[in-house]
Order: sequence, then C-alpha cells, then structure tokens
Amino acid sequence: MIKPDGVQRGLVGEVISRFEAKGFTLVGMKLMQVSKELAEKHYDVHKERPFFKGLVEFISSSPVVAMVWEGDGVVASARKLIGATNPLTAEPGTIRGDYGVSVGRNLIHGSDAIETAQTEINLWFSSEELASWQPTMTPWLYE
Ligand code: YYY
Ligand code: MG
Repeated sequence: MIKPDGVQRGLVGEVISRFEAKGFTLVGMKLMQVSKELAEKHYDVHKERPFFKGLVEFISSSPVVAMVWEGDGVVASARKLIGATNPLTAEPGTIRGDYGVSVGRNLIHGSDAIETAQTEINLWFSSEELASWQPTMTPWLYE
C-alpha cells in the first residue's frame, strides 16, 4: 500500500515501476480514501503502541494506493524492495532508503508474511477486485 506521503509526493509510478521491473504481477489496485475503521483494523497489531493513533490518523488523512502483487516469493522480496521500517537506516536502493527520511513517513506498507498478506488482501479487496491472469512474459521470468 502506497501511503499518503507516497501518493502526495508523486511516487506512485516509481513504486509500481520497481515492482513491475522486478517481475511481479499486479493483480489488484485502487486509489482510495481510507476510513479510520479500516486503518485501525489494518494496524490492529500495533494498537497498544504509542504511535498507533498518529499512524491511523496519517493513513486516513489523504488517499493511498492499495495493491496486490503476485509472484514467487513476493512477500519476502517485496519487504526487501521496500527496505527497513526507518528510512534513515533503510539501504539505498530500497524504496524507503531512496525516498524517505522519517519513520512516520516511510512511503509504503508491505505485508510481513504470507498469512498476513492473506488477511490484508481480504481486508482491503473483494474477490471481484482481483484479476487472475498470467502475463505473456511469464516464461521469460520463470524457467
Ligand atoms: O512493517 P513496517 O511498516 O516496516 O513497520 P511496523 O513495525 O509494522 O510499523 C508499522 C508502521 O508504523 C511503520 O511503517 C511506521 C509506523 N511506525 C512509527 O510511526 N513509529 C515507530 N516507532 C514504528 C512504526
Ligand atoms: Mg509491519
């Protein structure tokens, strides 16, 4: 999910390009204004943390772009493309490492495990919003 700062800063295309160029397949995408309720559910695991309230307010403050990407090892690989939570310590070459300076403005969310991804996909998308397709370049990405 490209967070409000990523959308406001005009980095939607850049983020999508990185995932596309890596070889992952986009199967769902929407720009949306997130309700407090959805933001709270999404970050439920952090509800006792001191940053929770500010995080929920931030995520619901301006549109985000929610996406579902598919491919071998996509969850772990996406976390690497995204980089460490704090952009200041995230490696250059990662999205957060290249574009961010502050943990509360780290541009993008990525599911941290396959199970979490499944829960988050169900929370953010209905089944009709997801496309099942195979890019024609698949044999050029996978042997
Ligand atoms: O999964 P990831 O986004 O890398 O980090 P989490 O530890 O799950 O925290 C979620 C979200 O909360 C993080 O992307 C920014 C925000 N946050 C914060 O504002 N301050 C912190 N000290 C830790 C996290
Ligand atoms: Mg997380």
